[in-house]
Amino acid sequence: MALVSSPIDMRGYLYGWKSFRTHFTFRIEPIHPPGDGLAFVMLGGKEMGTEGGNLGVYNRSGWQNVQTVAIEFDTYQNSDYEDINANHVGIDFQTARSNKARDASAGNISLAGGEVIHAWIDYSAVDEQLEVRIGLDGRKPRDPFFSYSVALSEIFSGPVYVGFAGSNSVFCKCHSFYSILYWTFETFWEFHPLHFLLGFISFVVLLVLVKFLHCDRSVSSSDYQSNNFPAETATYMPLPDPPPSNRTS
Ligand SMILES: [Ca+2]
Repeated sequence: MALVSSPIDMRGYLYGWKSFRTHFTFRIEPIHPPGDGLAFVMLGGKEMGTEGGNLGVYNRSGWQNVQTVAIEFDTYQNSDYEDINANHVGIDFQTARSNKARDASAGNISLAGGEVIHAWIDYSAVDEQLEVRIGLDGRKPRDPFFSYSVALSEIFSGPVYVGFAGSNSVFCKCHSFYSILYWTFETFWEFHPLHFLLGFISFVVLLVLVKFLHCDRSVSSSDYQSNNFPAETATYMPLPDPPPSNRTS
């Protein structure tokens, strides 16, 4: 197993988790018959796995003690783990028994064929959708090889180690050499409609607040004027009495 040296903080802004995309190329060179395969892993802690069908990810009971998501490229059929065949791609959650798997032959790929294989894994935190694509020529297929609905924010409670694991069996001469030739891993923010709703509410609240403060200042200003300039501008000047009349009756 080879993991990044420091775990990655995947907490999102307001909304659970960050989205991520990863692209890597790998090659499985078998010494006939091939070994068990390799996996891209996301782990809640650094805990190594064991050999054989456990792919270097799981213990001998097929279990991982830390929170785990693994995309496995499995080249050995383990009936005890209900593997569909010896050439499949699957997604596991903390156990070697895949929640979903698909025959790689459906993509015209032999995982242990010695060719360089491209894999793309995309996760949308907004859609809570994980997509896996594989190919041989480096052009990312438009349609995923398979997809899986999952809220990773509910699986992982903290930072995540990402990396790769692979294994061979100790019970047979099944052996492969595994190479990771290229790898990128990128996290990014994705905006959810909830963000826009919160933004709109914040804007309305701000408008109301500004309006309230403006009205309050207007009232204070008029009060100030009426209190400080009371009668000076309206001095009462009684008219003088008219002169006494000289009329004689
Ligand atoms: Ca297997």
